[in-house]
Amino acid sequence: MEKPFYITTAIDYTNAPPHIGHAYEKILGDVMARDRRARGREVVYLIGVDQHGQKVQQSAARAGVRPEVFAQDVTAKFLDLWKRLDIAYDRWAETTAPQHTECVRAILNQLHQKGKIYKARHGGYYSVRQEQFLTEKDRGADGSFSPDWGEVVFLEEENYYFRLTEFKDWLVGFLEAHRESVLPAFRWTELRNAVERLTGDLCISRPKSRLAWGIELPFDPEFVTYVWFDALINYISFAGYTSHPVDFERLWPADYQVIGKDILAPAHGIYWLIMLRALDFPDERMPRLLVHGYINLRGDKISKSAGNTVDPAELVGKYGAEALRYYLMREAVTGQDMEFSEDRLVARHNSDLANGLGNLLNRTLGMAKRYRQGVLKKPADSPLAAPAAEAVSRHRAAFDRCEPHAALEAAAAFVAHCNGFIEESAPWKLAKDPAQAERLDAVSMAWPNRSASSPRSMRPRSHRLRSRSVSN
Ligand code: ME8
Repeated sequence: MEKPFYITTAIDYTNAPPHIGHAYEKILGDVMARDRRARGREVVYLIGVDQHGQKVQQSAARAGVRPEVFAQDVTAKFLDLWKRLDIAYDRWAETTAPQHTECVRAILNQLHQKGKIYKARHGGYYSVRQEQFLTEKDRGADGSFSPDWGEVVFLEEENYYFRLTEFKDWLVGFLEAHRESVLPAFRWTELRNAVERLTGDLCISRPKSRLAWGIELPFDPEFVTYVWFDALINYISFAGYTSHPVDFERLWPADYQVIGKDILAPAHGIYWLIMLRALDFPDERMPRLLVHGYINLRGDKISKSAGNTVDPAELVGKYGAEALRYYLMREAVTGQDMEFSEDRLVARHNSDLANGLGNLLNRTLGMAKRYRQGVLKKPADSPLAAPAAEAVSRHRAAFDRCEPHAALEAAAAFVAHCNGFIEESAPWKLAKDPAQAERLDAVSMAWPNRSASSPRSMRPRSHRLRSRSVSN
């Protein structure tokens, strides 16, 4: 039996409410999941939130509440947005859930017992924002650390380390033999280069004196687990790795792990793949990483720390979920950055959905009612059958390449073809001539059988949208 299509996205930090970059990623995963479901495949789509770590602890402290309260509060905002955006996920990951924390602790114990985790003292410069020690290579030409690292402090402390470097040769060999494991191809190259630069092991603990908001190490209660080591495990903990091994065997590996370009290297492409390898996952059970670009605003990445966020919930309120989903999927080329523009959102909706698809449905339904009292005969030979079949096959091929924008382009081209067909065949003239009755049956069936349907989320609104300025 074919394994379920298992697709995941990054789990979002609960240090601030969601922005449109988060929305884009979850919509991308959602349309991929819906495509496979529509083709009859069993799908498991996992999304969730990353609730531990320094960023959440700091935001909670600023707000004057406990981290768990703060994390739950922001989690509720993410859940609310996914509902408004009609994200049809099957499983929800919260890293404070016992199913997850128990799995993380079991994995830590296993790796500790296997000698893959050791304790050592280290002194160095530490980026509070990125929650990592920096090396000499992270200094700029003038010797200073780039502002991208945020606040940098000198720290000396004992910690636990995961033997990343022991697996470097394996990772190189794996990537060379499996170029398909990172999409698009140029991201594979980027990861391959980053692996070349891998020189140190990964610090996977934080002393509780500095950071208390995390999963306690099972073998040393003075420490909590580094947030990335904790968070990455969600992809297997919520697939049942320790809680439902039979379920896990069916699901894993993930067919696609959808992530942004900032968390390919080192997080997913190095830490995660090596963590799996250290847990004895063979090469054929490694996941495939699908790396998307950024949604930018006036050329800059939209981010919580940059403070230039666009609130997706506000956009849904103004334009509806379908308009926003369609715009992002139609205009973002998977892997590339995209400039967000509210005017483009409105223009896309009006041209493709209202004028194109909406108009076609309206005319077709109107004709069916007016000329045939709503009862249609299936024509023996529809002139639209061949273009419909072609649109469906282009649509499928595009989804197989993880390119929803190209799939929607195929659907929109077919809609335009159908509208052209109606113009040309002028059913309003045929209706006046009884000799043309059979031809009118065929034309009234302009919208052919369901195999040519576009994604479920593309329900057109009957009205046109007008742009209003959005505060951002
Ligand atoms: O990185 N455009 O969380 P996060 C497109 N918790 N995507 C964007 C974006 C933008 N402007 N800004 C962020 C984390 N993203 C970790 C992940 S996974 C085990 C742990 C994407 O909330 C980003 O690339 O900072 C990432 O894939 C996701 O949103 C979550 O970002």
